[in-house]
Amino acid sequence: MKKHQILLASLIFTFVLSSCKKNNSETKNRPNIVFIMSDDHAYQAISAYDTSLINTPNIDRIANMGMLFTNASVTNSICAPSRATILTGKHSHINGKVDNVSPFDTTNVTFPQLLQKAGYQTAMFGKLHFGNNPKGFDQFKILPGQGSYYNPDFITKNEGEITVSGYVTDIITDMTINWLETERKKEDPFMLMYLHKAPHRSWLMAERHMDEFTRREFREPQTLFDKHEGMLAAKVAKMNIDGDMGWAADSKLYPDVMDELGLEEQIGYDKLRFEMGVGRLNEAQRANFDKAYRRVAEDFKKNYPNMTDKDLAKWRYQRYMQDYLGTIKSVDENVGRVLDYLEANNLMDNTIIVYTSDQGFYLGEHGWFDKRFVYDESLKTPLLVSWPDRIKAGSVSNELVQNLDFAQTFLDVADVEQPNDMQGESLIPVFTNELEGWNREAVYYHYYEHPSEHNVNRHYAAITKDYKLIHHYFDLDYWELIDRKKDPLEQHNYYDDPTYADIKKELHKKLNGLRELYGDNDSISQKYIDEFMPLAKEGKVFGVENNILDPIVEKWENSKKFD
Ligand code: SGN
Ligand code: CA
Repeated sequence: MKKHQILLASLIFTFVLSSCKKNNSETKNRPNIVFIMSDDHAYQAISAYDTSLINTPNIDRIANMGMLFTNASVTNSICAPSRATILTGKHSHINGKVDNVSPFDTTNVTFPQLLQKAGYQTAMFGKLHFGNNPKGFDQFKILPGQGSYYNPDFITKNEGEITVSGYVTDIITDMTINWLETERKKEDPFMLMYLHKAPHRSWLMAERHMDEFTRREFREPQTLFDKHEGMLAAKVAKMNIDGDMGWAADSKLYPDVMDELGLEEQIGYDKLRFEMGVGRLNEAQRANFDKAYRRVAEDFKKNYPNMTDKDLAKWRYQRYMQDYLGTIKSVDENVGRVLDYLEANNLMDNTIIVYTSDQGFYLGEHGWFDKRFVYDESLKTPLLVSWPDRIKAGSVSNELVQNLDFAQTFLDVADVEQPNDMQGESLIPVFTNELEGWNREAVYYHYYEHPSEHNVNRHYAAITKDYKLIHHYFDLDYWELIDRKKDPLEQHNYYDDPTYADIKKELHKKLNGLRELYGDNDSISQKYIDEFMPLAKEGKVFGVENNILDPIVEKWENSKKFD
């Protein structure tokens, strides 16, 4: 080799080496992503939002280090559809996962797949609820379906199906910390999805919290005895604490106590549900359960003869809150364990940590439990984000952000190209308060799962900071206009009020604009109805009663004839 050739070769070699090095160090600096999500966690039950129900010091740490969102919402307030929107960055009608009934279409491109391809280590622990396994993960251990609170089964990437003894929230956290400590390669960035089952129904808290929480008393919401005047869909919904909540798996009254009170038949007590609820507890766990819940049942037995109907409704609200919030106590403790781990391992500054829920939940507002409706407590979802390198500690954002935005946000964080058919927006400008290009004035919502458990009519809506315009369709068919400022408890429909004529016009324009932007329309809605109804008819939709199902099936079959 001639001298100048040697020089050239060594120059090229040095260049290649230095660019490799650069890539390597860039890879090293890419932020980690820790996505923490619980299932059905109402923002009213996080003390960063509301201190009146429970103290959640660990979840609050995320907002103290970063940003609290007061207007975060979901596009479709139900479990698996929310998760599909999070992973795909697309509305339900585009990714196809419109309800909990049909399985997720795994030909969808998800952000974890893109991050994995870009060199991120990826792992998922906890609840997914898709009916199939997640793609794009180096490691996963997920609960089958809804999963169990005690001694749960897991579907795992490498070990097949396993059963783990203990309490689900603790176990999911052990798996998460174990992965961080022993499986994660310390030199590469990672994206971790840490997904709790709690506080999903039927609520079973950890043994260590049972004594304390079954003795607590909680404040009542203002609308606990809502009559739903003028709100037709709300009126027929079956999610009333007083009426639709179960006495067995929910209130946890023992069969013998109900028998003694002569209540078993009178109120439709389901003995089997009680046994199913506690069925997975081992002897020691059951003994702890009995210590607390026997006391509750004996107290009830003593007081029942003097209780009015209203007392009974109030008692059921208290029982609901004790168990629901009890499960959240362990979520908070366990989130604390993960934050402590990240802190102790110097991972806080260059990690974006998100705490959210798959949707909000009614904690007695409108007299309800569950979600599904576009009214605030289930439309909105908690969102707390810390990223010390980019987000100012203790900040608050009132921007209209959605679960639709996560996929693009994480791709942006990792500096990976965002596919242009994703429908959200990166939230980095919101995090850094550089809002010049951020001009979202309204968000779009569409709920599908009907006829189904809780009897919530199909509806779509446009939501601005001041109003909601809602179209209920199939089976009820009518419009609602909510004035969020004047009527924050959402108990009035102003749609036919002439003083709202201009606002109504404006909102219709907004809604049409959103439907066009996201590509939704009536024929797509009809397609999803036509896919769903045969399943409902065959009894494949869980929890729907025949007196609700049959007339809707009939109507659907008749309406098809006129097509
Ligand atoms: C279960 C619950 C419902 C709940 C759905 C969907 N009933 O069926 O109350 O709405 O899950 O929840 S239960 O009696 O079985 O607890 S979701 O979070 O998966 O969408
Ligand atoms: Ca849920």
